[in-house]
Amino acid sequence: MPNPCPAWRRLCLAVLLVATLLCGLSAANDTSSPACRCMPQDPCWPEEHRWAQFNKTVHGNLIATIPIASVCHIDAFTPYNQSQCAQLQSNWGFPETHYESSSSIMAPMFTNLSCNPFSSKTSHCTFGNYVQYAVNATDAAHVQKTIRFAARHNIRLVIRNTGHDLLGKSTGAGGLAIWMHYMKDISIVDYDSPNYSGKAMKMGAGVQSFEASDAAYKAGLLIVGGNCPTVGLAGGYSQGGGHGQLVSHVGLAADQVLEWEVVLANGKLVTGSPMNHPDLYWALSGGGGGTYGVVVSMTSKAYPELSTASGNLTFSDTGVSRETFFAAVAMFVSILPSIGDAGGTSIWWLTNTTLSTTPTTIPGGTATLFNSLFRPLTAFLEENKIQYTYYVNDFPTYYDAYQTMTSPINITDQLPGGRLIPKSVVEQRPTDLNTIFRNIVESNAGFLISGVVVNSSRVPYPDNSVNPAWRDALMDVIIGAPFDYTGWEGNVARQQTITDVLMPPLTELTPGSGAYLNEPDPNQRDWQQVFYGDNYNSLLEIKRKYDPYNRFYAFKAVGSEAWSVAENGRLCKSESYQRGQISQGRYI
Ligand SMILES: Cc1cc2nc3c(=O)[nH]c(=O)nc-3n(C[C@H](O)[C@H](O)[C@H](O)COP(=O)(O)OP(=O)(O)OC[C@H]3O[C@@H](n4cnc5c(N)ncnc54)[C@H](O)[C@@H]3O)c2cc1C
Ligand SMILES: *[C@@H]1O[C@H](CO)[C@@H](O)[C@H](O)[C@H]1NC(C)=O
Ligand SMILES: *[C@@H]1O[C@H](CO)[C@@H](O)[C@H](O)[C@H]1NC(C)=O
Ligand SMILES: *[C@@H]1O[C@H](CO)[C@@H](O)[C@H](O)[C@H]1NC(C)=O
Ligand SMILES: *[C@@H]1O[C@H](CO)[C@@H](O)[C@H](O)[C@H]1NC(C)=O
Ligand SMILES: *[C@@H]1O[C@H](CO)[C@@H](O)[C@H](O)[C@H]1NC(C)=O
Ligand SMILES: *[C@@H]1O[C@H](CO)[C@@H](O)[C@H](O)[C@H]1NC(C)=O
Ligand SMILES: *[C@@H]1O[C@H](CO)[C@@H](O)[C@H](O)[C@H]1NC(C)=O
Ligand SMILES: *[C@@H]1O[C@H](CO)[C@@H](O)[C@H](O)[C@H]1NC(C)=O
Ligand SMILES: *[C@@H]1O[C@H](CO)[C@@H](O)[C@H](O)[C@H]1NC(C)=O
Ligand SMILES: CC(=O)N[C@H]1CO[C@H](CO)[C@@H](O)[C@@H]1O
Repeated sequence: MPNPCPAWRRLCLAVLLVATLLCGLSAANDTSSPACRCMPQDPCWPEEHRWAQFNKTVHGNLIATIPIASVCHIDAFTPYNQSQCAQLQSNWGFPETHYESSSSIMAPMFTNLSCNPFSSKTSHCTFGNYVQYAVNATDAAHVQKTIRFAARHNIRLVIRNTGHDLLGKSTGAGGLAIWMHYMKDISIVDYDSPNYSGKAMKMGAGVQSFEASDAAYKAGLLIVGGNCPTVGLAGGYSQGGGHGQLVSHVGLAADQVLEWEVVLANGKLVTGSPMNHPDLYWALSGGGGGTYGVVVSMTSKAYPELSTASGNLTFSDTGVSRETFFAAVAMFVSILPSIGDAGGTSIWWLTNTTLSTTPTTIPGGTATLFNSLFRPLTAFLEENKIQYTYYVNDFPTYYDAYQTMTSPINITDQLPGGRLIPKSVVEQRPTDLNTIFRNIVESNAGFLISGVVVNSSRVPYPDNSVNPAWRDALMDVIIGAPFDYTGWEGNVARQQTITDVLMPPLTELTPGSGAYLNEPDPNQRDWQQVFYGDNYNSLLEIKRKYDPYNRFYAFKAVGSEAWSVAENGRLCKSESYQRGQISQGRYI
């Protein structure tokens, strides 16, 4: 491990010591307003017997973290085991490797590679950014007790569901996690309220997209879920907006929510709906996970099943000039508005040699309609003798289409950047847009773009806190750069390339738009405006009302500017806060 205190060693050690003392003392002297959250080596960190007592109050559900890659290291938490390590390495890309763990996360940059399954067995394996403990919560009382324990001992609290979050919001150094994964109840209900009467699904906080859609299908219904079948529906996915292949048909996942059951920072279990705590309901429906309270269940609209057209198309630059290949890419981009208008969605990716839509789906549509929307592209491919594969089918149900056409999705072990592209830009600035796309995929080896085409304003949507940029957007464009498990500096450099070189042209082409807070550049500047749009100030007010003591922190979540994370992972109130420069002064 690199020495954190190099040349100016003494000064550095002194600073560390003072910081530790300050934190320890202020915590001991004034537990209501310590400057930092306690870390395991601090005097303020609870002793073993306190953890044991706490464990009893949560019915033995307290789990001490053992980083899953410990089996790949000697002198780690568990004995080195070559066969277990080899197995872990070959399963690392599967989401279940991480969401079945109480501590692992999928965004590799946020693991700090502190227990890296691909490094030498003699390299270190430490907690790093992983939480110290997790409570395997199975009811609201576990959530309440965990919030209380973390508050009493000034411990960083983390809400963790599947660990998909691309900003590492479901982990944190020195953290105690409330792990929601096993809250799996599902029921189909006949919902009746002034705003909606009809079928709905009530689901526990741990229900994943595939579980909700299986249950809906058995009842002849549909529920909005991810392209990725394993995201947590009531967690960061719906709370952050939530896109998927039904969005142009019925709206974003956040638009479907009828009510949230939430444990607040003060321990109260409340319901947020248009009638009850409407501000909380508004904030949770799009304003980002891990911020306002701990959701224990979500009730969302369900719709009747319907026949669906779905297909895929792939072509590459084999045997054609670069210009011809990118002209075909431009032709593909030009048909996307008509797909969104027709209630369809398109998932696509582009490398420097290949474009593929896997899949494009039109719920309620037919293969005939699908073919007519793709005809300008297929005709162009034929004319220019570009080889392509094309498949389209009429499926009896959306469920069948999804099961057949969506291949299993791995963790995103790529460095991301993201931008919402307005429909008007696709229609009016196609040349500029396609030039930017080409520059991105040709900029560096292995850089790619993936696009999610949805029309989230095709049907009426409720007043919620989804970033307004979504409503004008035709697609969420995500840049992906290769992540290297063996070269940290290269990763930092590639992420910086995304931030400094590749994102600015996209941003300049789309003034006033934003980014999807669940799929952004982690370095995004002005993130309050870019992720939350003009809703930011209202969201911040609601955050302060429901979490006045700032129990819930997540990276680039609403209100997180009150905190900063030190190099060693310690979470401290930001200097501007400590100097009283953050307005309203409601944080304690
Ligand atoms: C491989 C992959 C595929 C993806 N596919 C899609 C997709 O198709 N569509 C899409 O819209 N997005 C997609 N995403 C992004 C996804 O929506 C986000 O990662 C989202 O944060 C996942 O939410 P989660 O609860 O499952 O994950 P977590 O990482 O467990 O949690 C995410 C955030 O929500 C908070 N949170 C979780 N549970 C709760 C709760 N009960 N109460 C309060 N806060 C909570 C956490 O604190 C954290 O801040 C994908 C991401 C990956 C890595
Ligand atoms: C909590 O208690 C259970 C049951 O006694 C035990 O299995 C588990 O190891 C304990 N957790 C910790 C962190 O000690
Ligand atoms: C390593 O793990 C395998 C599979 O779990 C097990 O069979 C084996 O006994 C372990 N080896 C050692 C040395 O512990
Ligand atoms: C997905 O992850 C698995 C397990 O790590 C890996 O074997 C496979 O190659 C990955 N697939 C893709 C398409 O990256
Ligand atoms: C991350 O890694 C760097 C370099 O090894 C180290 O200095 C730092 O303390 C680590 N941070 C955490 C939270 O583990
Ligand atoms: C978490 O709790 C669930 C439900 O009680 C149980 O099935 C599961 O094994 C527990 N997981 C861990 C890692 O303790
Ligand atoms: C959504 O579809 C409607 C037509 O149904 C169209 O008028 C509108 O421009 C589309 N919006 C976006 C953002 O694609
Ligand atoms: C397109 O879908 C068909 C049917 O599911 C499948 O057999 C084929 O492999 C897919 N093609 C691509 C390139 O994904
Ligand atoms: C495409 O990328 C690969 C590596 O990912 C590289 O070898 C190749 O030269 C690139 N081709 C072009 C035309 O840029
Ligand atoms: C609920 O219905 C009322 C009255 O029609 C309307 O004003 C309000 O916007 C609706 N709220 C939501 C979230 O749909
Ligand atoms: C109650 C308590 O822990 N008081 C401590 C407050 O800080 C001073 C040093 O500034 C200590 O000496 C006290 O023990």
